[in-house]
Parts: sequence; C-alpha cells; structure tokens
Amino acid sequence: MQFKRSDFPAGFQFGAATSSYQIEGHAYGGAGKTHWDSFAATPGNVVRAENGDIGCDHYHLYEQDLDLVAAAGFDCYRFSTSWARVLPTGRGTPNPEGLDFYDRLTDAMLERGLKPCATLYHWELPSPLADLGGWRNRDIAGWFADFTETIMGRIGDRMYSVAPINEPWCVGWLSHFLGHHAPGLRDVRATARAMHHVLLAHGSAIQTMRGLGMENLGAVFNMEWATPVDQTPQATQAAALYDGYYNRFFLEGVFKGRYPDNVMEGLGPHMPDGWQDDFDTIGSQVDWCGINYYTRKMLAPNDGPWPGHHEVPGPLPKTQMGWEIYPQGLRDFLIRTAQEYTGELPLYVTENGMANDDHLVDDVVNDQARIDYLSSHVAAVKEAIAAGVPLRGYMVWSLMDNYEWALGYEKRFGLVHVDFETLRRTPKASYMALKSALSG
Ligand code: IFM
Repeated sequence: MQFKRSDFPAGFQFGAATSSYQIEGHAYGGAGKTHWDSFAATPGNVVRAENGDIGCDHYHLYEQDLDLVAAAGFDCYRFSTSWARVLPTGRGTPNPEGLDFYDRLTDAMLERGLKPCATLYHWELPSPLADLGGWRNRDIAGWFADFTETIMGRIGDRMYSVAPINEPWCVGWLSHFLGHHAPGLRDVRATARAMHHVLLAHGSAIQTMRGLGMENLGAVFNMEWATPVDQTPQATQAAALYDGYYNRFFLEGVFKGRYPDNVMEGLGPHMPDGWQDDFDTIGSQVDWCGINYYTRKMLAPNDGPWPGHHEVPGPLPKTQMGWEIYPQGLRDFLIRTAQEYTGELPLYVTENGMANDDHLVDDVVNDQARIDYLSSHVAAVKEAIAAGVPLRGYMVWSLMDNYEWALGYEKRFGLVHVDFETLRRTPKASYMALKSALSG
C-alpha cells in the first residue's frame, strides 16, 4: 500500500465492513424468510439463483473472522444486524437465538479490542413485511423502530456507532425503479414511496436509539459521481438529475429538510400524502455521516420518459464489476458533502473496495489490482483531509469474499479469499499489504 497509519491524524480509524445476509448463512439460527430469498428463487434475478443460505457461514465461524479483523490491525468492524434473524416475521416475538448471536458477536469484537459499528438494516426485509408492501408502506417506519428497539435493547449498550440503513438509494431506486434488487419492482410510484419511507424509517430509528440513551448515531449513503457524456446542456442536465436522485436526494432530506427540485419533477406526483410533514423525523440529529464510494457513471440524455437518460460506458480502467476506477470522485464527494451539507460533522468512508477476478494459487491470492485500487482511494482520502474535511475513518468493503446480491458468489470483494465449497479463509496479498500499512 502506498500509505501508512502514521500518515493520518491521531485517532483516525480504519475498519473492515461486511453485512449480515452476505456472510452469516441465513439458513442457520432460526432466521425468518426475507424478500431476498424469494427474489433469488425467481429465475433471472440472481446469477445461478444463488442465495445467502450458507454465505460464508459466519454464523458459526465468526470468531475466526474477527481474529482476522484484529490481526490485520483494524480498529473497527462494521457489521449489520438481520431483521429477520432477530424478528423472524418482522414483528412480534424475537428469536432468542438471533439475539444471542449478536450478543456473542458484540462481545467477541470487544474481546479483540474492535469497535462494533452496527448497521441495523442491510437489505434483507422479512417476507411478511414485504407482503404488506415493504418499503412502499408508510407503516414500515414504525416496524423498523420496533426492530431497532429490540436489537439495540440487547446490544446497544456496547455499540461504538450505529447507522440505521445501509445505502438508502439501493433500498429505494435500485430495488423499486431499476428492479435489480429485491423486491425487483420497476415502478415510479413504488420508487417515490420507498425513497421517502426509507428516510422516514431512518429518522424513526435514530429517535428510538436516542430514547435508549445511545450516542454516536449516523447515516450511511452510497454515492456515485455523475459525469456528463459531453458538454451539451442536455448531457449536463442528465448528469445533474442522476446526481439528484442518487446522491443529493438523501443528503438534502436528512440535512436540509427538502428534496431536490429536479428529482421532484419525476417523483413528485407519486409521493405519499403528507410527505412534506415528515422532515422533522427525517432530519433527526445525527452525529456523523458515512459515505460508501466505488465508482462514477457517465450519463447521456435520451428521448424516453423521465428521467430521460442512460448510462454509457466510460473510458477508464474497470473492476470485475465493470465499474470505472475513479478515486477523484471520492475526494470530491468528501469535500462537497462537508461544504454543502454536513459542515463540521465527522465524516467516515464506510465502504470502499473492488471486486477482482481473484484466484487462489498455491495458497496465495495475488490481488495487486486491489492493492492499487485501495492505495489510490486512500490517497484521495488524504487529499480530502488536507482540504479540511473532518474525516474520521476509512473502512474497506469487504473483509472477505461474500454473496454479492444479484451477482451471486462470483464477484470477489474480499481482503480474505473464501472457498465457497470448503469455507476455508485465506488472506489475500491485499490483506497482508493493509496489515503492514496499518502497523506503520
Ligand atoms: O456488496 C455491496 C454491499 O452490500 C453494499 N455496498 C456495495 C457493495 C458492493 O457492491
């Protein structure tokens, strides 16, 4: 790696991130069915119809996984809690095995000196709630607040930080407009409702945790830099709209109590009644803001219905996901977010990393491409700090290879290789390089 820990201000935190459905093994421990299980079981949605039943079997192997986090020299571990593991039908009676699991996991982090950084929801909605309309139903804010109370009532006393929802754009747009994630809808009315309700649920969970006396609560947004395909006003507008519904919608909702005009041109007619009255909840005070960053997109206008644009392939080198490698976007987002939205509030990079076509050869994975990707993005982070951004930490996605949603197990994002037949873990060259950087 072309950096070392001592390049960063004292107290700057490095972490590794994962999520429940992607690693735990949803078939274990009495978890209830989720909308991902039925989405994955429907032909055409997920590569080879793979699901998270086994994942990395982190449910049983969590101690060795946390040993790896600690041995790399990370300060924090960002994990998520599965709603359906805690409340198998989404509401009502908790699953004691699920609560016990997160209790053990928390203590195992603390025993290793790792700061537990929880995300309450990383995309596996309990099926009975999906049957009631899921994120389209306003009641989800209350259901989510109840789940928050149940899980944080058990482990909240030991959390370093908590964010309610990972990547609201994916919950709203990707899942209800593009249909790439569960529940796989392609409907603008469903999208408008989900985009709003996900923020309402976020704010309700923050209020619930404040009621439990918890501190260090945040929000985590994924961001993609939007570049116009050319300098025409139409292309510039197309990029601004992408930026609007991908990035600014959530920041404006939480930090400014409104939604961007260009987004409301399309979503406005489909919003749920009374949405304008929800910003007191949505804007509940947070203590930090997290940014998940991977890539940029190039946008071209078209004559289709709103939003009237499409992505075009960019010229930069790409990861295994086909995503352009564009570290400058991370620096620019950190600076823009601080300048336009969050001011002195601490920022974190809560996810950054790449999928690579990794192979285990003689017990070694030489993932130089990942070392280069991480080095260039950490350099961008340093530039943002030098520009005055109050950045407090950087977390790598992901600790280990895992279930990459609609792309199944084939895209490898891990610092640690996982053999999905034997479940054997092997640290890759990038893990070793990070370990050395973090000790320096
Ligand atoms: O694997 C996902 C994760 O669940 C959320 N952020 C992006 C990652 C890579 O696609």
